[in-house]
Amino acid sequence: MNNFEITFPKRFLWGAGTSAYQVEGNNANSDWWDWETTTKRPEPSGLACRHYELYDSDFDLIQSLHHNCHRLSIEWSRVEPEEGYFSDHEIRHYEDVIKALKRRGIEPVVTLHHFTNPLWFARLGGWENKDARKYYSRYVEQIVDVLSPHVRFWVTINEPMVYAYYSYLAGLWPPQKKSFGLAMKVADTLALAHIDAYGRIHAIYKRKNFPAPLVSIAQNIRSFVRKNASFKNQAGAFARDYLFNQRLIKNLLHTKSLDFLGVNYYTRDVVDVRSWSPASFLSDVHKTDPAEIKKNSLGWDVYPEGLLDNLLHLKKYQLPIFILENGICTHDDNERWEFIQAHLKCVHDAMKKGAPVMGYLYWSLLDNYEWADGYAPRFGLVDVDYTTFKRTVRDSAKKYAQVCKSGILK
Ligand code: IFM
Repeated sequence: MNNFEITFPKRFLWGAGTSAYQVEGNNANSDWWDWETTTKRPEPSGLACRHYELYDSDFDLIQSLHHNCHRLSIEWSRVEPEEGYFSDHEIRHYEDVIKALKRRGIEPVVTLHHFTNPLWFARLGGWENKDARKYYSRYVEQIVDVLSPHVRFWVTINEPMVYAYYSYLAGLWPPQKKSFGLAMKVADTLALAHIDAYGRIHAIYKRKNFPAPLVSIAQNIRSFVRKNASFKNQAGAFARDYLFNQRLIKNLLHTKSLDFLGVNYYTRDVVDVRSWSPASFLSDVHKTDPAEIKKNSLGWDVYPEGLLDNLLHLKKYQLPIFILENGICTHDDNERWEFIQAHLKCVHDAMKKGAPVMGYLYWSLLDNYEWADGYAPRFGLVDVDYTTFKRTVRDSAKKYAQVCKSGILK
């Protein structure tokens, strides 16, 4: 029995998120699809959750779960399968998807880039190409022009630093490069692409005389705690927090291109710097033991306090904060509910201390394709059977639904 009951504001946004490539299926014109095929991934994305066809019944589900908001993404490689050719059919598909949410009174939050690129773009060098921003902006304008009557919240780019890290530094995602310089260059190009898109999105709404939209990025914020207070660890934690969490936000604030702070939060790293070599300084961690701290099924530490710390830190920017992702992959659904409860409690604590949080979206609505880790991790509020595509609402989803409905967490 818990001995607390906390109440969130009436207009708080509640819901969950997905991304196109992770749930739609058959995104055959994307760089990820090509990579899965050519590198013979043991578990390619294939049909994913068949959400492309099943979105209407999936939206019935989220309505029944009392979500008043839903985050999804547009798959650029569907909309522009060949350079300069925009598929009217696919753009209308996404318009139908958004309208299906609106009909149910659910506020859409639309992400324009969530890790995947059209294959033609990747073949031109992707985000290393000097014209990358130009290509991305052209796509953004096409989409925003059609969806602007229905959409208030835009997320230009999901987790730019994660993308730069996995694809250009760790070499684990396409195009599998391993260069610190390149990773920083791509991160900066993504920032510039956001700034460009921000201006264009606002210009479209202005031209059409629509109320101004709210545009941001989804920044993955990681907690960096020190194994001990040695000077190396203090410096290492500071540098990682600056490079991974703060630098991009500061740059975008400087250019006044954020209407709110989109935050994705999952876990922490325990910084344990063993030498001053750049690699060591930026990546040495103490590997925690499951006896020390709860972990998700991918081995990430569950650390709700980190969300509280970071929200309090972000408060100084005086922008509304929107938690666009927070979730756990686990085979134990009780753990999922405990995770949601603990993190929501931290969100509420942060709000009491002045952090202007306006919404919380659990990641993810459905079990889905967890990138290079395939289908094993189960992040969903809703279980997906990958053979029959049957959806089963988990207990955690039902408990979360009560919070969404009442605004009260017990
Ligand atoms: O599944 C991903 C998502 O695509 C981006 N944020 C983190 C999630 C869990 O790894």
